[in-house]
Amino acid sequence: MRSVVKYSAPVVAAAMLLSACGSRGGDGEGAGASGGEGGNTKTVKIGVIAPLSGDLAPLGLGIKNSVDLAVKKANQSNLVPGVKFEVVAKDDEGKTDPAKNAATQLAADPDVIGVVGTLNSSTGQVASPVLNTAKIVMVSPANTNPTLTRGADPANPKRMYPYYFRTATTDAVQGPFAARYLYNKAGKKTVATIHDKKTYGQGLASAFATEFKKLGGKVVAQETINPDDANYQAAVSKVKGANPAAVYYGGEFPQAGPLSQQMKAAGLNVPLMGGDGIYSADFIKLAGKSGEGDLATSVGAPTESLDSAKTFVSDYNAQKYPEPYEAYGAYSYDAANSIINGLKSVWKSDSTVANARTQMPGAVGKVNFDGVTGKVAFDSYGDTTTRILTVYQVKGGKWTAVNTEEFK
Ligand code: ABU
Repeated sequence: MRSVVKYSAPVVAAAMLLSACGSRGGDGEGAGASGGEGGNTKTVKIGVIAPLSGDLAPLGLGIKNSVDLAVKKANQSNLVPGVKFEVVAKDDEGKTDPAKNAATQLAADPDVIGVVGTLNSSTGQVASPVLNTAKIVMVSPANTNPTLTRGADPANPKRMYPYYFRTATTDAVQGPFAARYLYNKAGKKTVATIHDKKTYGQGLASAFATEFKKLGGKVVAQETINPDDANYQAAVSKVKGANPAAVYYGGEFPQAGPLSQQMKAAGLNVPLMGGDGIYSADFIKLAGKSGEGDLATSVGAPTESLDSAKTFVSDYNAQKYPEPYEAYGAYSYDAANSIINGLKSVWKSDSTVANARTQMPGAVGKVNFDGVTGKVAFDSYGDTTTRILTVYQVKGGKWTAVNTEEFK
């Protein structure tokens, strides 16, 4: 039975007045939620493109949650007067076709001002031109292949897309950083490389090998695997025959974990080292006991060790997201804040998303703030100005930081 409630005329009038105020002032987050000069509150969207399903989802969900947190904090503090931010997350499954579709969908949404993503360099390669054409800034917390910002020829760098930025340092730094650690600090003078033939894995293995040889080390075997396979015995047996002191793997944890396990089972008892793509708790789950002693580099200093990250960590935990922030959470939070701070510097009471979009490359290019990961700023290619990395080693079933340094 429908209940019918009758209201007196003064109550109806008061309700109408409140409703009218609500449509201007947004969701009641304070008087300042309306535009600086009394304008309406505009909902502005920040897109996320990341693997939210599939084997890379642990990293992608950490990215999505961290952007969600940055947006919640910006809305709570009314960081951009007149703007209420909203997150629109798209699942790219870590694959290029879904990433291109996700970018195309976000490009068609007139309220999207910027996108945080992607995780993979290969997906970044297909999403960045779509968003660039739509004049939407993209800030990746995780793409590390150097070509995304500087093109294919490192000797003649050329900025690829003015709307593309990243908070993660590149493999032009990460590869050599790993080589120096392995050769100088771990004392490994021979190595075999294996990669997964993807943009990130191939580029990283190559950057590593170039520096390792420059230091005087010997690359005794170079093999590849197919990331869709589960059995890597062919590569393992060739590498074993070359008798390396370590294996450097260019690729990601879903393959690196089983590869480590299969190496050790075949009697190739040397450490496997990889880049940020294997720095995940899921690598250890997949490798099992075989992963003990394996190594990974990742961008920046360990989040938990940074004073600048304390509030991020406690706020993230307070939100009770079901997934941890993982390797790129802090970088995603800073990426979202690059977009938010960029917009803050250009947004006026009469702004529209369409006209703000065109101002964003200049605005994001000039951001300079103390983020969770340290100073957040970009060079003329859209790369982060920070070159700090960490080497982690699996000790007692956990990734443990063993060396954090600025790469010079
Ligand atoms: N940077 C590690 C994993 C993502 C990528 O660059 O492909």
